[in-house]
Amino acid sequence: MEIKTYLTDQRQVVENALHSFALAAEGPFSRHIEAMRYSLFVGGKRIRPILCLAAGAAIRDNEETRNNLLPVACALECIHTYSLIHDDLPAMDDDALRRGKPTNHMLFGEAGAILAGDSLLTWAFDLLTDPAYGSLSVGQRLAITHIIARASGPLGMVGGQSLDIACENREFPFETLQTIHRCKTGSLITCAVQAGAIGAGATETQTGALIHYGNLIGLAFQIVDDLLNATSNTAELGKAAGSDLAHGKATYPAYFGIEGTREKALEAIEGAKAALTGFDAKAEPLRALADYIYTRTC
Ligand code: GRG
Repeated sequence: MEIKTYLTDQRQVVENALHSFALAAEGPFSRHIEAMRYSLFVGGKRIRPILCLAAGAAIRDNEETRNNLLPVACALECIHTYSLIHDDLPAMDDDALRRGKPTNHMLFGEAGAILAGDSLLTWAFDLLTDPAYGSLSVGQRLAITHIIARASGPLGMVGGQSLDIACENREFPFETLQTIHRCKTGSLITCAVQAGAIGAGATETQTGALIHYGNLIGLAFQIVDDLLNATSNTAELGKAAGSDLAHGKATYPAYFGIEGTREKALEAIEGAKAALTGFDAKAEPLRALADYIYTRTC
């Protein structure tokens, strides 16, 4: 399948859905909502929502499934966007550029950026639990909300971020790096795939295979991120290249060198595709997305 066309189409689907759900920047909170909207619509690959929709389509490729998963997909993008806003803050990575544009705090100030992130996170759960959207059963909605909360919080993304910060400028075992990658980046990617499976009514076996796929592409995604940070440039990435070295972060290239790291990423991608062996042609986008994650340049 032609991944470029697929990604362009799917990005448009996600973009339209985000616009349809997003709060309008008006009324007494207009400046705050403007700050939320700025980062939500400033660009981005929309990989997590696309993975969620693709996982659902691998099980049931129909309009009802798509409509049920769109609020979930958008909620995932809101959580991802909040994490980037907070990650860029002076107290964290202190970055001025994200997606090729000024970071949120450069435009809305530190307090404004913290609050924009807070509201994107909270609003994601509003979207997930609003019965006005889609026709998921209460059980499906609860299961999806739970895995997303788990993946985003202290045992997932935020936990991984705090471990990452605690390990800056320190030597630590490779297992710790794996934990950081699995939690900081992998958990939200895996849960995007798992949420798609649950929303589409996957069997336990299908969900298990998709979680395995998600774990491996999540790992590959962060390995490739490490590689790009070490080998690409700021113009191509739209964010600061070389920042891992500057922040004294241990990364895959630090352990395995550039070529060794590429091999590790490829190994994870091959494993992810192997996890889809029992799936038919409806899983073709998931296979192509795995390849894309390995070959992406930003
Ligand atoms: C709660 C204070 C507080 C902070 C939270 C959790 C957190 C801050 C940050 C961790 C999130 C993080 C930056 C993970 C790294 C994951 C990663 C590789 C992000 C880039 O994702 P892409 O490439 O970005 O999908 P685009 O711009 O395409 O959306």
